[in-house]
Amino acid sequence: MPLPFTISNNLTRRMGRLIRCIAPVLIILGPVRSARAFTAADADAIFEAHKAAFYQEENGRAWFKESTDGGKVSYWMRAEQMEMVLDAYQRTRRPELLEMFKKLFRGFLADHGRNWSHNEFNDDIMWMVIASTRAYLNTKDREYLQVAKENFDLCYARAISPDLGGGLWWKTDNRSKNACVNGPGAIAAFLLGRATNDTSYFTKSRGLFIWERDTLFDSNTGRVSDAINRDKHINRMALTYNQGTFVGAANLLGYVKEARLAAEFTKNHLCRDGLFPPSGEKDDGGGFNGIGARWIARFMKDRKEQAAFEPWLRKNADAAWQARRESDNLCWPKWPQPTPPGKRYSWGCSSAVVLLQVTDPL
Ligand code: 7K2
Repeated sequence: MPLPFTISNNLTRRMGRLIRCIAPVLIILGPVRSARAFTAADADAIFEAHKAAFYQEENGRAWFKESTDGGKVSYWMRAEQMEMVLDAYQRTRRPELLEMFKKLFRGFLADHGRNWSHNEFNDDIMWMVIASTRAYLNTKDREYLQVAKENFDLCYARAISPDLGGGLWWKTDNRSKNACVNGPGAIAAFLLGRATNDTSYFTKSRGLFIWERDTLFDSNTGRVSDAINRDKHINRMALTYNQGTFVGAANLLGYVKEARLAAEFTKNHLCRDGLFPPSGEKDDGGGFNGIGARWIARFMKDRKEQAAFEPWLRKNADAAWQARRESDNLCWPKWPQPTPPGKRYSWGCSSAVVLLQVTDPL
């Protein structure tokens, strides 16, 4: 069998030459992490990394540190990292994650009370209502539902108004109506409808969604504008979290066309090379992409839209996992740029964690 032998011999020699050629380049570049698709074990690992770096508990009450240096993360970022724990639970069904949520819930009430009306931000309340109602739907623990319902009701009552055609005011100063309260408000109401079978919540949910669609959504492009103020000025800034909650509400209520368009806008217009926009890690923006990914992934799975969105979500999950730092597996919200050493923020590191929980590996 002379022929195959010759071929393999030639091949070996050529490979040898190739390796000699590129070896110096590899040495200069240093150790390069082999790019492989993320796995379920990686999704576990990034969640555990976040927990190890930021989760704190004392006497059955828990919270997330603000950063690797300490502190306590603020209201809505805390609520959203509690949603991150539910994302991990919904992926793995591990009961200890519900225990973790319970302690976080107790910690939240210990710091902010059972009645959240002292918070002037209606959006903050809606995020925590979503977290609490999701917890109820996963556990049937009525305490979550009671707190969620009470706070939704008080927030809705103070924030809804006919000005500007309807919708919720963002804050108690009633100066603007923003996507960041109306999308979450529509989701919160829908989930409460599911939890209570009280159809008035579905009516509220639909009302908020229709108002947001007719006021802030561009039905030609899929853009969700950030807010409209009292003088009817629209801030057209589009952000991944507003796109996400719009997609989430549209999907739950059955507005599939609108959901798809807003998801496509996120993928095609807010991403560069298919990667979510990098954000600051300390301020509000750090967790926007996690929220966007959560609701778009949910829509994709519910409506079997994997062909359009799964390669994109996986590309981001792979890039985020590759961009983690070796020392503690944290990933900042600027993938594919590698996560640098030093102080990191829990909120900024949560987007990558959520992304890996809500995206199914190959
Ligand atoms: O202006 C709003 C919103 O429309 C915009 O999308 C984001 C951009 O900023 C605010 S919402 C963020 C607030 C949430 N509640 C607590 C506040 O501390 C926080 O600024 O970032």
